[in-house]
Amino acid sequence: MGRVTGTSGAAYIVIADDGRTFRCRSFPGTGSGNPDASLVAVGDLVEVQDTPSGTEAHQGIIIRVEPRTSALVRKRDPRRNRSREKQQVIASNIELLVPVVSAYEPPLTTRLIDRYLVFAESEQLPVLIVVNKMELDRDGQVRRMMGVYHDLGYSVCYVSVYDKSGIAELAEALKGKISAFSGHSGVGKSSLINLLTGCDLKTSRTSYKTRKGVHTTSNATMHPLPGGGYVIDTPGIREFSLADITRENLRFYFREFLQFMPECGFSSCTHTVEPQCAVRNAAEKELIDAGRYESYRILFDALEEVE
Ligand SMILES: Nc1nc2c(ncn2[C@@H]2O[C@H](COP(=O)(O)OP(=O)(O)O)[C@@H](O)[C@H]2O)c(=O)[nH]1
Ligand SMILES: [Mg+2]
Ligand SMILES: [Zn+2]
Repeated sequence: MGRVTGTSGAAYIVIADDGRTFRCRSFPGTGSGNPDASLVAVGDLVEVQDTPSGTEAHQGIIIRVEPRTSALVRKRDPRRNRSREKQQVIASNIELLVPVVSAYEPPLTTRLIDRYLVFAESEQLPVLIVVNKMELDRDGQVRRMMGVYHDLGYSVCYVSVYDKSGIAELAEALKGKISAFSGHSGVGKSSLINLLTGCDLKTSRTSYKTRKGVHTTSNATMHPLPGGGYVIDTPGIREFSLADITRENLRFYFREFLQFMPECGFSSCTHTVEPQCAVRNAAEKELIDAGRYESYRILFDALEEVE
């Protein structure tokens, strides 16, 4: 057995259980435990047959791909997806979703965090929010902004690549798991992964200012952690398919709404315009954070009405 950790041209990089690295190809007979989705994706567990290469490099053929326990699926361009194209998988078998944001440059926005949390709730993925560049939070404002997430019971890890604070705690939280890092360009994902794994990923000084195009060709890459487990560098959430999130189910992904929902006047309450809405009422009384309620409204408005 081996783990697909990246792609190289048409080949897949597979790290075998014994630690050897193989360049592998699939073939028409490659067995799949995941019908209707990409045949091979980063994170997949695969069975590999060694093929003699005549050189030092190990080569193999992927005989079988194991069923995935989870998958990050790429958003599809509707103009190019008229037929029944397969689900394009960015990364698979993720055990922890790690939205990475930064205290400044780019500035922290809770709107983006809420998007990630909704996504994680909809996929039932455990989530760890990482706030990098914390050495820039001299007046504690960023920590105050993050208070709402502590109150909701989400895990938050404050780190700084520059002064190394919080890095040991983060390493501990990632140990033994397959984690997917995702976030805007420039927040420090590559810098963090380098620090955690000893890799030498390219970091960039100004990428967040020229956000457009930065992620367009990026594939996920997976990096082993010294204490066991892997970190996968994935594109930002704008690349993820949110097709499973609808106006109907969005309300269930704001966990603090749940206790108020039974009190709404209508059982089908959307918590937007209805009279006697207990959720909106709770937001007005500040029992629900105003920013969280605002995020709900913005996401609700952005979602297509269900047919
Ligand atoms: N001030 C500060 N800058 C950081 C920190 N970590 C990374 N950076 C800088 O942020 C920029 C973007 O980092 P990079 O790792 O390429 O971000 P990525 O686009 O998310 O992969 C680079 O200039 C880094 O040097 C940090 O903890 N504090
Ligand atoms: Mg990067
Ligand atoms: Zn309501």
